[in-house]
Amino acid sequence: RCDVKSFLKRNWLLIATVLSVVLGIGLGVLVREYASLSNLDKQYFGFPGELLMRMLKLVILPLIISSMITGVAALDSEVSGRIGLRAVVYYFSTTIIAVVLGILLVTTIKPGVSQSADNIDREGTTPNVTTVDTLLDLVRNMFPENLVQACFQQYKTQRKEIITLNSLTRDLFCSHFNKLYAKNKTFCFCILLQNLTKDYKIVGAYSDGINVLGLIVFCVAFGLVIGKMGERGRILLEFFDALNEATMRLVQIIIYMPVGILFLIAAKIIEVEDWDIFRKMGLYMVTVLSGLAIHSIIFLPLIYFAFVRKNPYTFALGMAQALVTALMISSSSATLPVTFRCAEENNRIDKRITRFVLPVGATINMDGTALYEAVAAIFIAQLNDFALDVGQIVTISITATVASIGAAGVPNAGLVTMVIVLTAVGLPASDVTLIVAVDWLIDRFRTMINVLGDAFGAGIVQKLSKRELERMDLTSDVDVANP
Ligand code: DAS
Repeated sequence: RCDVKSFLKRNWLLIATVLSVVLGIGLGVLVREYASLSNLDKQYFGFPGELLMRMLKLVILPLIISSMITGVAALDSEVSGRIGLRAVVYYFSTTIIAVVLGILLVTTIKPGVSQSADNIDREGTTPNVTTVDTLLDLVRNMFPENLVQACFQQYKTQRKEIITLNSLTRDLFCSHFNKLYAKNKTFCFCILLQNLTKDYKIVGAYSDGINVLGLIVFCVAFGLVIGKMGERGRILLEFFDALNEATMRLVQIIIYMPVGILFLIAAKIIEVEDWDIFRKMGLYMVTVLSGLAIHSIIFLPLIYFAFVRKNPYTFALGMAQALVTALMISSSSATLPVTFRCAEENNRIDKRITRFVLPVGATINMDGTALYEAVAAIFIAQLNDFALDVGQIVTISITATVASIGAAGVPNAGLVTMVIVLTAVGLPASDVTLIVAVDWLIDRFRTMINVLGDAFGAGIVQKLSKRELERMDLTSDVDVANP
């Protein structure tokens, strides 16, 4: 009896969150069937869910800054270098495994071949895509120096042409996009960004991506500097440690999560217009989701067990709250506060590891996204009866890996970086619209796998860094990272 009580006490939030998902789906179906909400009503209806997203996003910056700086400063540069290297090797190897798995599945199942023409009718001619000589040209072409300014500039002048996702019809967008693409890559890339998001959360993907990556580099450098400043550095270190502790206490806001998720999922159920697209895109979704399932249920646990020699599924269970959060909000960055709590409190990972590894992982380690981009690119090639040779498949592997590193941990980021992968092999970037309609669902699952991969990475890096941590425990007088 007391076991059940203690179990409920420990897991009430997870149980309430899972219940809110079920209730949210039910509420969404009921409102969709029996209430006719205007667009404005739908926005208000989804507001409690938007509130949760904004609460979590508010915590991201102080959390990344304080955890990275204290994480790096608490280790000496040699140790942090070794830990960083282990983390990066883990990130790359699991991302490559995910990409290879995705390519094997999509070339075996061939979802794009079996979709008959009437299923995915292809109005609008695809543009004569100019191939680029090197990936660098591609990146230079697709990333004008001032993307955000260019987008806001276009937004002001092109307001009438902005097609929001709600009213987006694929053929209209395709012909619209093809015209633009022929005219000016930079311009069309901005329009693509604008059309794929209602409120620039996608553009945020890049500014977040650049900002978060830039911020992490700054925090590592700053942490290394104050780690060498002796007594004066310690004062700063204790400030950032207190900031981290205060921020982690602020994460108590996640007790609001069940309410937020209830409305987040209900609003999404109400918003989706075309459910038939799931039948049409069924095989494509099965390919992506089975790849994500194999990677998360077999490969990642195997790698974790190989290094840590503990039950990987118990570890994954400890991360359940973070995984459900990622599944619901489609953002690794916004899930980061919950990932920290689960890794430190449930899986007892040392703070000197989580503070250093989790923020970097949430930004550059995206196994789910990499697998998805490889599958989606080859799916689109199949739809275009485009026979990819080995060189192009290798190019897709490399660009899917690079694009997943470049994608920030925000909703739909992987969809936008898809353009890099498609253009690298000469596929029509406009075909990204074929997969937009189902991306809101697939994004949730690939975000969940991204977070799971980060968590396993922290567990493995901790195991590999055991000796260094023990040595530091013996020598350090004030243990800043684990008060
Ligand atoms: N939603 C992204 C994330 O937060 C993943 C993606 O868009 O591919 O990890």
